[in-house]
Amino acid sequence: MASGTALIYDEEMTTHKLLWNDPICDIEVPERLSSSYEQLRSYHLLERCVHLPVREGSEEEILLVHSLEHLEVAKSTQTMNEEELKRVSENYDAFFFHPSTYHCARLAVGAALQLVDAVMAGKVRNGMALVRPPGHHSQRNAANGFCLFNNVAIAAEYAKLKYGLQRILIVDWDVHHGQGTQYIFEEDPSVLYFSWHRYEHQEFWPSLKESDYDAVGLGKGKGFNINLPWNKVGMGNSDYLAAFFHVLLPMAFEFDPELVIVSSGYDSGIGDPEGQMNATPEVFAHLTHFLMQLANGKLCVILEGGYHLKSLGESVCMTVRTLLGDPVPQITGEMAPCLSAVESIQNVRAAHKPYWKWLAYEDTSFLQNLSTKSHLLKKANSNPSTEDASQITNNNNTVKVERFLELHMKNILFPVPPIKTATTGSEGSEHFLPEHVQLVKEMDETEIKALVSGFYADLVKEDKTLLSLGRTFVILDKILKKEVCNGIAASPTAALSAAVALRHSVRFGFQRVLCVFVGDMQMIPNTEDGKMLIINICEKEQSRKTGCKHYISLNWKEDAGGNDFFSAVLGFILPVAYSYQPDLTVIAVGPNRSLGISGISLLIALLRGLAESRVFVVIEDTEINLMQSVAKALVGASTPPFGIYVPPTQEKVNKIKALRDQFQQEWKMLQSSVKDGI
Ligand code: Q9C
Ligand code: ZN
Repeated sequence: MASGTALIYDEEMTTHKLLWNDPICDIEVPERLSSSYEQLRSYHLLERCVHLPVREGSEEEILLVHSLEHLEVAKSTQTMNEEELKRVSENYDAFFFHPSTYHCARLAVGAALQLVDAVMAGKVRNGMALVRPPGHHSQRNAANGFCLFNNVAIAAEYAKLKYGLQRILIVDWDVHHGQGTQYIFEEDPSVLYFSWHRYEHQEFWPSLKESDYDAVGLGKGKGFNINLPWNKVGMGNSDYLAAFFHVLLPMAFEFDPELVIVSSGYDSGIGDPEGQMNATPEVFAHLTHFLMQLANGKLCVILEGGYHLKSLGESVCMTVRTLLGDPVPQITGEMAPCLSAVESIQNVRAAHKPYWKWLAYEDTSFLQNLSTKSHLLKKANSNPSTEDASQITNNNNTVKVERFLELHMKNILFPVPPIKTATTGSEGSEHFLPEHVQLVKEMDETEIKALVSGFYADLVKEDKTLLSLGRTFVILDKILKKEVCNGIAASPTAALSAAVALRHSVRFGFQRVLCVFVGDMQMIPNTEDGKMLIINICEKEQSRKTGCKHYISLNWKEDAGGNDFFSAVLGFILPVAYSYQPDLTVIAVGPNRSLGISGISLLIALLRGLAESRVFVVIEDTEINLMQSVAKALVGASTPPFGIYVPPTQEKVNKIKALRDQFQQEWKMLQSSVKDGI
């Protein structure tokens, strides 16, 4: 399993710059690169990356995507004077040439290819390339929107050719539609292209009909082009997360890519003059974390846009930190997508229903009324990511955003111990546990007795269960005191240990503890004060306590050999968990679990995105194989193997749908359609 994160940067790419006055192009400045790099230095992230040199992409490589004519025109600009440069530039929509542009663009291509090579050869697990000029607007025969060569598209073609890849996912989180990338792959089923973009019913640049949700690809490529248009400005963290939960991630898991490439524009972040969105830098940590669960972690992030220097720099840092495996910072703001976002999400799901198994049972019968209703949606975004953030962008004041970000980043940048996992281990466990896992000595009996007799005596009646609680306490304590990030305890009585752990963490001062209990839960704690949210995944119907928003019973039995649990995780558990915003996650695997090891690993890997990655896992101690997989998921060392894709049955889809309907008023990140909303 490859480890390490590559970073590719070369100052040379700052020599491409605008030589004349042009208010459209003057935001694409060299400082975008240099100041992001300095920001990485100031967070001490540079020294933790593997630095790779750039190279020029060869002509042959550029011709994988572009026409010879386009290449020749670009080449010819190297020796032009300013006047000539200006004249060639005017042939394109929003592009400028400098004598060094051709060289820089070849370096940008080469940097992307170096990154693909390093990841595919297993030299590193993942990485980021900081490049200029960007690429995603560039087309076979044209420069466009600050882009000369399509770096990401060339990288994907190169990966197909050199490594024989059959499935590549491109995620374009830049705020503009990468129409260039769409044109290049629209008939190609081996490249799944996802883009969200500011659209405003076709009013926003590049104002194309084919940027709408109904452009799903052509010919054999039908279903492999996903456009999620934002019809309002002011989209924030919860809108982006909802797009991942309800559109991108289920498709991506079904597609099962061998490599993921990100067209990583940060003009979708707060403060950007182009995007006018509200998403704060930490959202990019979450997006990155989700994508790291695909393609066995093979993730290449390549810079596109991003024009607010401070916002850009912070967002780049969030991305790189996450690639390095650091804990994921807590997301801020109210967790509820706005109506306009939900409408877009619903539309793209409906458009893709014919092409994706997981959408097969999507109910779209109510959609015909939508167009008549959509005028109702034309009001200002009612759910900005944070109140402060929305006020600031409304004033449209770059300096204010800078000050906001400075404060904001102080609040969310906790001092991080790079992920540490604690376990007491069971016999021989030191041989199979991954790196970064420290073994912890158990508490002695008198200590535990002292603890238990005070507050947990009602739970713990038998003396012989005391010993097993020692493990629970000692690990949990390290998490609560932030000595380690997460931990595992093996226990002969996992259910009891979980109950004690929940009460202990609330007593310690945690305000919201999320508990996902897999198996038969023997005692269900009182959740009325809202300090715990319990999701019990079990085979048997739990009749009691229904209607309580803090205790949810999810009856789920994974099909043998299959792996359909991801649909419940993405469609229900994650949205509920993100709505709740826990400060600690407890995962307990008790007796009679109805999930396989890969399902549990997936759950843990994804829940690591919450509570600053603070996760406490208790496992019934007979499950040694499971312990090993869980330990790997906790340190982020490997992503779970998913096996053959099994779509959920109609019965299971209905189950999720029913639960979603039941809880979406309380847990708003569940919303993926507006039929009940208007
Ligand atoms: N009225 C990238 O972010 N705006 N490119 C043109 C014309 C061009 C953005 C406005 C924006 C290009 C990579
Ligand atoms: Zn952009």
